[in-house]
Amino acid sequence: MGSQSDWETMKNAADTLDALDIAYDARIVSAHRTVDRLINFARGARDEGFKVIIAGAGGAAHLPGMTAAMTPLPVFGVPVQSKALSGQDSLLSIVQMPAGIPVGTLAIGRAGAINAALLAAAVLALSDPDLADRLDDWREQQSAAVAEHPVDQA
Ligand code: RP5
Repeated sequence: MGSQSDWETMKNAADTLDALDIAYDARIVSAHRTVDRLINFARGARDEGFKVIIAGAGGAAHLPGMTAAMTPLPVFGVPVQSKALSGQDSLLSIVQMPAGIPVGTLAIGRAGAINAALLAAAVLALSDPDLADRLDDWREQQSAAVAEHPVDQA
């Protein structure tokens, strides 16, 4: 993620990865404040053993695109909800990649962070049958938790 301030959102991705027992490393890598850290991370990610990158950023959110430009790994971008423009700036910054360098872009905020983790899990599950089973279980539990009839809430 681009900043400590993104963690409140990106923790939802981390929690989802935890629930699926997927190892990850949560790092702050700013595309404009820590440029060398970004270059070193993105260029070395594959050799470090990473398989998928989830990049969350807000505002002029160039982190996912810059990361994708420097690694062949799949990159999923999460637009963090900004204060000024409610994350629409983040979304448009991430989703409108010119042809040639893809960033799989998720929804703004918490839903996007959770879905980025689930999408990463689906990619990893292609070559990991145990994880595929855990992902199936996760979905079954989600379905089982949905009541068939609504209740009045105070
Ligand atoms: C981006 O700027 C970060 O991804 C964050 O969403 C936004 C604001 O960062 P802070 O000023 O809160 O550190 O780089």
